[in-house]
Amino acid sequence: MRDYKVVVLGTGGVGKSSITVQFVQGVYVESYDPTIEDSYRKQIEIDGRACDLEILDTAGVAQFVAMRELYIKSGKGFLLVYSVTDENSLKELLELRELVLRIKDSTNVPMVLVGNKCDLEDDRVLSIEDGVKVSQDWGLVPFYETSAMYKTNVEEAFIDVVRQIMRKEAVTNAEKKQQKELQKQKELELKQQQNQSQSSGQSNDHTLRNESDTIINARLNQSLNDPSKTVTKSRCCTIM
Ligand SMILES: Nc1nc2c(ncn2[C@@H]2O[C@H](COP(=O)(O)OP(=O)(O)O)[C@@H](O)[C@H]2O)c(=O)[nH]1
Ligand SMILES: [Mg+2]
Repeated sequence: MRDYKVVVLGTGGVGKSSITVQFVQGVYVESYDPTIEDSYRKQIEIDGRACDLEILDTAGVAQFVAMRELYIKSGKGFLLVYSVTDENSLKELLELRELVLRIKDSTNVPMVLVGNKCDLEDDRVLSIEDGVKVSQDWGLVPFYETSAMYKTNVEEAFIDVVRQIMRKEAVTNAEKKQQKELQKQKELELKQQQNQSQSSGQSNDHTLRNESDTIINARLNQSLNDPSKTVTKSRCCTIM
């Protein structure tokens, strides 16, 4: 079974714990200790594949910056959560996304943008369009408005990020396979080149031997014609 580590990020009070607990346990917890940072496991089947999800519900306490770097490093996918009732929470996500991209040293990181508390229509200060705009600015990062209270789009958001991780892994594996095949082909070509140069080296030997044969035969003929020369054919053959 594949392991998928998903990290839930966002400023305090946007509903990270509520979303996570709703997804993992199927319950809505009215009040959750805002300082608690916890990880949960959930097994689900996505597109016929069994997945073991590890979900880290972060608490975003400022003094744990070093820890934040660690879990961003180890996270495979990210839920970036703001609340539609808090304008500032969306602004803070811009910085969080920058941080994720910087730490992952990539612009291709599986993530979804989540606008939570969409059930609170009267308190809403951010429209769907505001979320869509940010998603477009981020290169069409999938965007969901959710309600942890009513379980709206909660599963969809998590499944989306896991699918992105799966797709990225599939691409990476295909690239690795392609690189391996290229390497194999290169090695084969190198071997063939070596074999070729070896066999052409052997034919050079033949040429040399043929040349020296000719010289010796010429000398032999010379000595046969000149009785003063004592070189005999048998002697020449021994030299060879
Ligand atoms: N109406 C409504 N309230 C929510 C929703 N999600 C969270 N809350 C409330 O918002 C407050 C903060 O939620 P919490 O999950 O602790 O936020 P966190 O600090 O991001 O983990 C709690 O009182 C929750 O009950 C939601 O979807 N709708
Ligand atoms: Mg929390």
